[in-house]
Amino acid sequence: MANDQPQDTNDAINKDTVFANPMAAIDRFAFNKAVVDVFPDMIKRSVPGYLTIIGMIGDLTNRYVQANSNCYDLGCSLAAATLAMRQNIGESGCEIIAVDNSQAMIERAQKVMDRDHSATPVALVCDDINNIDIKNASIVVLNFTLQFIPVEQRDQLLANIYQGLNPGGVLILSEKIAFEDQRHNQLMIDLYHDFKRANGYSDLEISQKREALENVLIPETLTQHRSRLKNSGFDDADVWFQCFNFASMIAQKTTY
Ligand code: GEK
Repeated sequence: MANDQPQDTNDAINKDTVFANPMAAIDRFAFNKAVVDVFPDMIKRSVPGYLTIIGMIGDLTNRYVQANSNCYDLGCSLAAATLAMRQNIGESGCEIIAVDNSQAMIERAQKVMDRDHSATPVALVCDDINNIDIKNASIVVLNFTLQFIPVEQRDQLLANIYQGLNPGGVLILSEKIAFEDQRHNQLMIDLYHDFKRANGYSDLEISQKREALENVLIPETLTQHRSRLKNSGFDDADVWFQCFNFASMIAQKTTY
């Protein structure tokens, strides 16, 4: 699988130590240069199943891409999902539009794309994904991005995606999730923290990052996601991957 390899092969994969030292004050989490510099290591050690999901985005692209259509990677970070899509598009006349509102992410993503020589053109766009006009789409990827969008903007974004998808097109939506049952919710958080400890994060790193993400990353339950997808028009949507409190859903536009 291409994405098991370091993405940015001219640079070493830097170890994430962003929250390793005690901080007097903890700022809101931001996708700034310090985070971009360690991002491949951070996301791999922080999101259970991340590399599996990236690989499957490639496989799902292979299945669902339509000739002469657009594929969108919304909140693309360093373009891992973009790369997986690009390397699995067998159809002609396609374009990938990869969007992130972090300038530092887009600059680094451009280097990643420059080193890949697959045929499909990629447009890297630095903008808010809420401003993007989705059209003629066969695949839209929101891989751990919707969780950073203010909750009150999520319905409109999903409605835009639905109207921009072609019949037969799919949305792949991966998110950190919450659970209605508080005891189960806590169990999933505890198991997730065990996963982070096993990946070398200290209790201090875990708690400082958790605080930085408070009110920045807002998880919802699968019930809320299913309901939003249904209300946006998707009549076929459900989970295809889950590990602890991380899940990925696939939603297909089956009608005109
Ligand atoms: C991956 N998908 O590796 N508009 C555009 N980008 C945004 C916005 C916004 N309103 N809000 C946040 N972002 C990637 C991983 S990371 C997930 C996605 C994580 C961007 C933000 O700058 C960051 O790059 C990305 O969404 C979220 O498959 O770090 O947990």
